[in-house]
Amino acid sequence: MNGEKKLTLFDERLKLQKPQCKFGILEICCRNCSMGPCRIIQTEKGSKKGVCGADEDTIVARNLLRKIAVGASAHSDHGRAVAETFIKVARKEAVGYEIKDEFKLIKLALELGIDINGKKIEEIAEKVGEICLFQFGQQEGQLIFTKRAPLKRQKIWAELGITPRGIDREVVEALHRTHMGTDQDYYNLMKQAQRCALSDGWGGSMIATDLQDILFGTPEPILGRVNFGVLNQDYVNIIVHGHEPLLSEMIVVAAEDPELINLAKQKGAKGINIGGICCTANEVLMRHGIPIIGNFLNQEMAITTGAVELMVVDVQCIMASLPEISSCFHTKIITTSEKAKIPGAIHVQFTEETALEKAKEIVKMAIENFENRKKEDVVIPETQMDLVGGFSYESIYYILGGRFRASYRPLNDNIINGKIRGIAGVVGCNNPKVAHDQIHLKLVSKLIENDVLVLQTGCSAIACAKAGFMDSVKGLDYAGKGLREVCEAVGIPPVIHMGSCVDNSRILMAATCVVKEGGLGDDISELPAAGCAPEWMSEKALSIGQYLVSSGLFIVFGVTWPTFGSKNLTKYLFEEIEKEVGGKWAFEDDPDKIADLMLKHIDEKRKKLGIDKARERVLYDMAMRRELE
Ligand code: NFS
Ligand code: SF4
Repeated sequence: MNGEKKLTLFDERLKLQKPQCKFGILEICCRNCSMGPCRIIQTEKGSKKGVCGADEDTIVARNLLRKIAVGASAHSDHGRAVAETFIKVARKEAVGYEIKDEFKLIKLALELGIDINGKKIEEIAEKVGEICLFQFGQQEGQLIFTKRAPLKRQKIWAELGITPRGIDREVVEALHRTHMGTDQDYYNLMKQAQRCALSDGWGGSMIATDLQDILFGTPEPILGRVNFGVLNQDYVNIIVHGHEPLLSEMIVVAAEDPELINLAKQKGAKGINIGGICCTANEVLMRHGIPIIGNFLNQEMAITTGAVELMVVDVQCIMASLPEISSCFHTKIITTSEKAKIPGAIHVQFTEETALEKAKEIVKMAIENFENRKKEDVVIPETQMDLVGGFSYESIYYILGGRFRASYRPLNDNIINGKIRGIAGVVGCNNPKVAHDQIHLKLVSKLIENDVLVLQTGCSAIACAKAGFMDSVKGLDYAGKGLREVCEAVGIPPVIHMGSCVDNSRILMAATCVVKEGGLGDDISELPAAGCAPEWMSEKALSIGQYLVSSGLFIVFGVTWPTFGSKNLTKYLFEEIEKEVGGKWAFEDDPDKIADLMLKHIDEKRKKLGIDKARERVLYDMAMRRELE
């Protein structure tokens, strides 16, 4: 390290921000027009209205809707990029990419009503890509993938008038409604928030997941490793960070190029080692078993190991601090998206037409940087952990039912008989306001100990992988007896890695599959299931949370909650919304209490389904058995 420069990492920068603005925390400030900025001052004499007359309900709801629109945009613009690439691949305009999962392509084509008779794979793919791309600009009707939801759910959306029409349309309308002097009714604003979020979950994100699976392969269980120990002292270390696998997939291909491997050897390295951070890590783990270095709050620390030749990033969740930190080391930071540049980074513009060529160029830059590594500065923590990743909702069919009678039946049966108490989705980010990963770990360990099968995505999945919950042997030690028995029988860990944050669409589909399998009600809202993002920070998390709530689920958020400045809106989201959509929000920051809230919800749903007694019997049997033993 260059001794002169003082490095600040996220925790020190957070300290320097304190005390953080209370108006901001409560979301009771508005900067939507230049009569402001306005604040609602909650003291006797303070101002209760903005200059235009907007009160705290309007201001807080508008702020929330804007955040949800941004989150939905991030996922959906990712989905659009995948659809555009997909079409170019079908037209053979994108070098290096190919259609990997023809079976899923055909299945999707049939679902979209495409006549596949006598058509070549490329022709079918082009049509599929075009229909998906059209979803973004569609003006009327309903997004095509919302038809995948249980019928009862579609009816609820239709009656409330929140069925999403076109993805871009919902985002634009969200922004329009939050313009000064437009929609000022918090309830009405939340309707648009729901429609906008649904256009993410059942639209942009689902398109991203499905088309990525067809292009790069639908994940199947795969072994991987996680934590800083996967960086290798003797190799050229390249980190892929960000979100869209369009880039990272090509870096993976380039790193296997014999010429480049030879070049690395000529430079004194044993080879090329790739590791991932954030959702890109999840994408390349799910499909290639590429090791994960860490999650969101590990990104700066990864550079400080001094062992990273190059970090290549695309979009979202990339800290602006990376170039400055890397300037104390030899690490090169490469941005690749026209949409995301960072001062101080080197920009290599990535396009589908030249993807492989650019990927090779980037890998070569890393190799050539190997000799600049200061060996005496390298500190690689040894910690690493094994994990099983790669669970798509399709692969769950096969794992549970076997190749020849693929089905969710065994899962439903084990929920009904009480060995599995329920299902939890634990997802989302890290937030430096709480101890890194700790809330995820405490929450998930309590859930699995209580026989709840945990489905995961995003940075939360990486947190739990680091702790060993996804190791199919070690993970079982944390599980309750009923859950353990089922996991052992099918050979899965009690915590299931379903991918990146856009892959929360896989959780929607898994929940839908459970409903359609039968025996657990007719809608997602009837399932003994709940979700949580205990360390969230991103606007994407709010969009995800809202589409899960609007799909019928109970969702708990930790760290902070963005509507406490409005009693009415908070009451609506925490209570009243449940009567309309069957799902609702809650806030709780203590992991023990979050687990209790989720378990209580799961047990209430079991009771309503009339399967609470079954579980009591299982527990009673176990207690009796233990006594006999
Ligand atoms: Ni999700 Fe992925 Fe992580 Fe949060 Fe960011 S990487 S899209 S937003 S921080 S889980
Ligand atoms: Fe103030 Fe209203 Fe303008 Fe917001 S829209 S800044 S509350 S005047």
